[in-house]
Amino acid sequence: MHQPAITGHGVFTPSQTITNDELVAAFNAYAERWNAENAERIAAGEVEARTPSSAEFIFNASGIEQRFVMDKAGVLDPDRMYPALPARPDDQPGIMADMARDACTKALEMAGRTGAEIDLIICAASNHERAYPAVAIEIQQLLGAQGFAFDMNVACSSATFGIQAAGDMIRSGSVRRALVVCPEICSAHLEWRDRDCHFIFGDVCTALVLERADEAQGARWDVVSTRCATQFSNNIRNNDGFLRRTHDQMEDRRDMQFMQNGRKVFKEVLPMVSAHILGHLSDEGWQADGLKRLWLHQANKTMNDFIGKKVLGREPEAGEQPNILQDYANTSSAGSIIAFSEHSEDLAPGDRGVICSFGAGYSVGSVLVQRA
Ligand code: CO8
Repeated sequence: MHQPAITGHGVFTPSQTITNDELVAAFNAYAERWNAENAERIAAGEVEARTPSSAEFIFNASGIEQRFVMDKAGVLDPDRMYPALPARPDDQPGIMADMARDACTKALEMAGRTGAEIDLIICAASNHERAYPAVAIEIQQLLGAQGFAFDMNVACSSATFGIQAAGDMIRSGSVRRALVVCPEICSAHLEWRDRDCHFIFGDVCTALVLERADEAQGARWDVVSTRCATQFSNNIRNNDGFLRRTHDQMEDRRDMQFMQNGRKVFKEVLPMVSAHILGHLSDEGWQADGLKRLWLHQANKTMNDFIGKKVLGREPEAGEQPNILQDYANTSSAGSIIAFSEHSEDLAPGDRGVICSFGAGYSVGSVLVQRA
């Protein structure tokens, strides 16, 4: 058996940002127009008027201050309210593969590796731009990688489930060196016209290099243990898919984008995640007070504060549980990996931490890592 380790990480960050104020101004312009166009139906009680959004609410409820997006103009156009990402010809790299190439190149550089030394690519994300061929195989070609590649989707937990899959293959010897890459274009499956959720998501791509610890070229994080868990819930759901046209309802139904019952998610996922991490630590003989860092999924600041307190048994100290959601918003599977990427290089050999994701499914994944 081989010890798997993380030896490189990289983040592709889109060049365009949307602040809460910009987002709210666009939403309110849309709502005002919609209300004017539907004044008679609203007066007749047939439909409810759209209520304005508020930047103050967004910050207080989530901790989010801005998000990066692949196309700002389309999202902020009150006549459109979704990104404009023109289709690319089949002989050009797809947009997800392009984002992945950037993040993977950074991760490979850090690991001191070339694409040709990789023999597994997992493209782990909450949506993929097409059904087939796998985006991962396109990334494999762009990087000149060997071996094989596949896509997987476990929504917000895709990265940690991908780390478990890659780690286990390295452990068993079926692959030598892997990339787990998470291109997330959340802006394309978010309903920007829904005040309850229009502020939640942003776009990004993360990549991790995993390889045999004894082959690492530089600093490394040993992947000591991984644990994944799922439990079915309809509280976060997106019904879009290949059966769409067979339903004979081609209109843009609300459930063809991200839907959630945020309050229920909050209440049900919190205890699940805390128990999951504590159980994982205990089974591996790790003490919570021996952890230097928690890199949690980045959905909501209050949620992370709660989980940190529950796991550590006290208020987390500054820097122990870094958040990046104020800058990136929720980037689905990429969130905990951005936090890891931005806040791990200062730790010393022997230091321990937990990467943890959670979200739709429900799904929870935890990765116990130790700096070597
Ligand atoms: N502006 C002003 N007021 C608002 C707004 C707004 N934008 N939105 C809601 N309100 C109002 C509501 O109408 C409500 O008013 P009232 O009390 O009068 O009814 C009040 O504010 C409170 O509303 P909520 O109860 O909805 O607000 P919460 O305090 O619960 O906060 C959150 C909402 C922030 C969404 C919170 O519930 C939360 O963070 N929940 C957890 C969500 C979560 O973690 N989800 C995980 C989803 S991610 C995932 O799994 C990946 C899916 C795949 C990616 C999809 C990409 C698109």
